[in-house]
Amino acid sequence: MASIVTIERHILEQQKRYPGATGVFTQLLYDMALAAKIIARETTRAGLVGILGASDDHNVYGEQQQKLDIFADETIFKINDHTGRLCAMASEEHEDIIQIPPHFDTGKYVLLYDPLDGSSNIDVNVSVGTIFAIHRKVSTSERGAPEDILQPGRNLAAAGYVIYGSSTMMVYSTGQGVHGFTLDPSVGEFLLSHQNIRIPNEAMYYSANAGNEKYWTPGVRRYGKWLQGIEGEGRKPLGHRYIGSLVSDFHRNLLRGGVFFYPGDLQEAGKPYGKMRLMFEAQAIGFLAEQAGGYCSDGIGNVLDIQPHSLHQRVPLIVGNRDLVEKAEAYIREYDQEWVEAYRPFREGQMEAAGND
Ligand code: AHM
Ligand code: MG
Repeated sequence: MASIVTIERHILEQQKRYPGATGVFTQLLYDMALAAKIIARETTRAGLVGILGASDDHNVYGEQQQKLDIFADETIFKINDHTGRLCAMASEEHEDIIQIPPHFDTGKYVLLYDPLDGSSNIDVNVSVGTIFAIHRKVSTSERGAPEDILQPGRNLAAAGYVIYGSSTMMVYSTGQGVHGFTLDPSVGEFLLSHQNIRIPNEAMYYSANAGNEKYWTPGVRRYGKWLQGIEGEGRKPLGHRYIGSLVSDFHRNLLRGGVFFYPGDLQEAGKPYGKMRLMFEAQAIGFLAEQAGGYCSDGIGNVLDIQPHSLHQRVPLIVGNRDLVEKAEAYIREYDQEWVEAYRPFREGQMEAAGND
């Protein structure tokens, strides 16, 4: 029988590699695993307990929020608010930084999370996910300052996601490779199932919302055709698979090889930045991709090198096998100068999205 490695044991063993580590960080990751188990309990029972349906609340993007979003958001907050490990949190579901309640101690990390990504998929029983990222506090402010949150992805101490799919899996990295754990619901433990995940060199899939092709810029359209083996040197076509749930799409491509892209476009004046959120989605996904030997770009350069300017900043996202992502950058450089010029001020913070759109 192969040895059974729980997520706790794995995190502890990784921690031993850091002399002087206090264990705070280990506990923080373990708390995320606990939150994941509680959220998984609800997502798997969602159809049974009548928890489905849109609530009256709207999140800061004006999209309709599902009840499970709120549940997931509160679960992650409640598990982390009193531990003394965090100085602040930020969630895709909240407009501002979430303060640690004044009666609790604070700590030296910040947690950013998208509690239930892809939530429009919930009521049709399609996989959704939680995405999280952990930065080290850099300010001297006890309860966190904007600079603690608005750090480039390059500085991440850890990131990961949970996928609530046919099984529940937690995948994380602390900068020492990417490791995946599958929840055994009968014992309530995440067990190591995918050690040191590397994106296969041979890619199988490309993933994009093809319904948007009409709005894609010329370079991105050519890139799509290149992935299909139509444009350029006539590569072997990749299969097309798209779930519309970032965690699931990324996870599949991580294990099978491929590229996911959600580009920016010029469809609407003043909104060239695409859909994904830098702080809650792109940074974590980019960190994991790089740790697995892949690459994540916004079409101009590495997403991890973007200096964030606002909590809900959006970025185009192209992620997967490095050669496939670099090819997208090359097409964009060659054919999409107009778009690059429209997007760059948003990337660099001279312009910000109007409102929270
Ligand atoms: P959400 O954060 O509102 O759930 O939206 C993010 C989701 C991603 O999971 C997914 O990749 C994308 O939206 C799909 O968008 P679209 O439906 O436009 O293809
Ligand atoms: Mg999301």
